[in-house]
Amino acid sequence: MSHRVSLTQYLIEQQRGAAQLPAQLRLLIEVVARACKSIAISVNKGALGDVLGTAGSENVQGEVQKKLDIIANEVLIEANEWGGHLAGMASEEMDDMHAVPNRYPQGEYLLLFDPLDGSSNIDVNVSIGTIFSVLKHKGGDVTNDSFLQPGTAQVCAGYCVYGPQTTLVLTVGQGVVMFTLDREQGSWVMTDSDVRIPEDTKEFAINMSNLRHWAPPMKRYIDECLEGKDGVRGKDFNMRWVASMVADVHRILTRGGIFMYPWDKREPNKPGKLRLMYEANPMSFLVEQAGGMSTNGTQRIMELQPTQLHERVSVMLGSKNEVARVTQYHLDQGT
Ligand code: P6P
Repeated sequence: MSHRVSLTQYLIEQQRGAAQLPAQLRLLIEVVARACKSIAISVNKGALGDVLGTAGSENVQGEVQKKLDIIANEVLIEANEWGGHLAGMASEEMDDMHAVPNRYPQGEYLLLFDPLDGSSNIDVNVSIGTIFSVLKHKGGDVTNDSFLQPGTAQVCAGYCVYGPQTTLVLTVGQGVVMFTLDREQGSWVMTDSDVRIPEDTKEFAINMSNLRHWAPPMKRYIDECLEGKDGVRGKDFNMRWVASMVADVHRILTRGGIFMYPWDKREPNKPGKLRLMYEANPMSFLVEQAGGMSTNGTQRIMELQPTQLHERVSVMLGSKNEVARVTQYHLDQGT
């Protein structure tokens, strides 16, 4: 059987190679990967374990927390507290940042995560995932403000999708790689060494039920896709919407496409539904590293300067030429 590259081998090669991956960052990635294996075990229990349904609480977003949201959050906190690689953590499920307890050494990095993205899919057995982003701590006391760095400051980003396969997708700024969990060995095995997003696509992902609430440029782009080969696009489009960002982005990294969650007039003061720090920024880093593009309709998402830990953003990401088109429509309309 041909030699399969493990996550450990990949990280050791990144330490030696161009990335000069620091030891603390290598440890961080290995700890997060191990935590994702533990989360996968809980997710895969389903109705056989006491993991389905709601936890009877709400998160800072005012969303009802699922039991698995809490479980995944606790797994990531407990796995990362003691290693000496982190200064602090921030999570969709926690109002404020979580500092490393004084009994443990403080490290150089800040870890942000959505511990279980796509929670509405848990009870119906549809793919969900963990999204994570890594920043360098700039020193001093760790506060929420320590995390307010633009996406371009990320040193690592990734996700783990809990689907038919359990797959870890990662970038340290040297392209995008995918590892599939070999459950017999309990190890992450590289299954794609150079993920590339095709520049063009015939597949878009958006929640069409919100169509009447969109701004004109968004409606124009989708109307043209729906007109198909008889319209200005001259080709027919297909549509997918999993309602799990990790699953939709994984499809786009695997075969191309464009994912959009735009501003809409239901809550005009909110720029969008998705969160900048632990959903849009890590996914944008991955998409750009794979040759794609990611904007909020008018600006590169990774250049946005955050002002709040849980701020939201409008997201359009994926195949470069499609994202460029829908972004240009927004720029033309000044929205
Ligand atoms: P809607 C999941 O709750 C999530 O944050 C993303 O993973 C997903 O893309 C989006 O919301 C789905 O939103 O409004 O279609 O349910």
